[in-house]
Amino acid sequence: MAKKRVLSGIRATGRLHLGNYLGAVKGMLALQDDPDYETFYMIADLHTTTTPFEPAELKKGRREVLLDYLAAGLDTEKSAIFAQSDLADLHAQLAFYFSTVVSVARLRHLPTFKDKVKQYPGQVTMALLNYPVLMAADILIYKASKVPVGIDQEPHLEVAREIARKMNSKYNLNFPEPTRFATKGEHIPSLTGKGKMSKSVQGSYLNLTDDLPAIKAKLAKVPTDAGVGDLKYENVPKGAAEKLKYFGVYESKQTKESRGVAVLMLLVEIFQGKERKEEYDKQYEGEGISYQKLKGELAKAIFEEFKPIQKKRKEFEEKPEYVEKVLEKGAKAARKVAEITVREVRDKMGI
Ligand code: AQP
Repeated sequence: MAKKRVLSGIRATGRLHLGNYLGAVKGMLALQDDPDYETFYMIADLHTTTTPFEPAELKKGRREVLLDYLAAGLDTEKSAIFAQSDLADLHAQLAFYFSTVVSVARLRHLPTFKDKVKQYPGQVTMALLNYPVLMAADILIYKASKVPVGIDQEPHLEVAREIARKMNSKYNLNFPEPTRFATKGEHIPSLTGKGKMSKSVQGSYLNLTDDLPAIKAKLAKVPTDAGVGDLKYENVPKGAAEKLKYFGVYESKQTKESRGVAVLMLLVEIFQGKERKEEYDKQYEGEGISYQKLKGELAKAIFEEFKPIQKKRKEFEEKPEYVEKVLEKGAKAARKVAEITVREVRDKMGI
């Protein structure tokens, strides 16, 4: 049986944070190791240009993401690892064909677009509006059916499915309707207690390259409540759509303090296990939690997971020639598949 294909990517905006790692990279690793899947993992450097960027930083960002990918365990023997810009001729071309079946209104109403408009009011470009169409092209050019990304990308996947349906019915094509591969860390809130953990929000994130003192210092700043109460931080709804609404797109009515406690508890569950979290739940309802102690233990647990990644990163940093070659090899493999799809679409569209 033919393997199912997987596509994922991260923008070239710098070193990865814990949200990128838990929401995207963990899923990328799981599918890379599953023999039923063929995996394509890109550095989404074209997507980086949809929000304000510095050309010199873009190159650096591309390298940082690649090093983090390799350090976290993405493997050139198992996955095609490439830069989106090395296939710009194909990805951007397909995005243009796709843009003929998507209305402007559909894109303008996406919560992710509205969010970015708020963040960069003076920079609302066509590229930003077109982000989900390019993302649909990134996925469908490989006929990928699984996409390991965080929950914030769910509205974009919905657009990709709509595009697949429209292209299939209009031009008799056979695109799959891609679905998200969700991980436990599909939504990691900001350490500030407001919004999601995000590269562009200072103080919101932990980097994969943070050492123990840095992790401790960042966790120390997470706002917390008195340590006793009625488990207000629980109550996260189950379905993707409800969750997005709850996060509103990333906000709820909870206080900054209870959201701070929620992120700590989520991280405790991910890095120290369900039992440890349940012990804290009991303390919260009973004698109270010492957040100082909790944060210290949590920082150590997180660092234990980061340590081998950081060691591998150093090794790759010392092999710049090898690292350069990774993208060449990945682009070659990706191009083979992408060319076939673009040729097929052009043919069916009469171009
Ligand atoms: N907080 C998060 N929780 C879980 N997953 C997350 N992702 C991002 N933030 C979280 C997932 O990481 C992947 C990369 O996202 P991206 O390409 O949008 O990268 P980015 O824009 O550089 O990352 P940020 O932090 O989201 O940046 P800004 O600040 O620019 O908005 C995706 O799979 C995403 O779901």
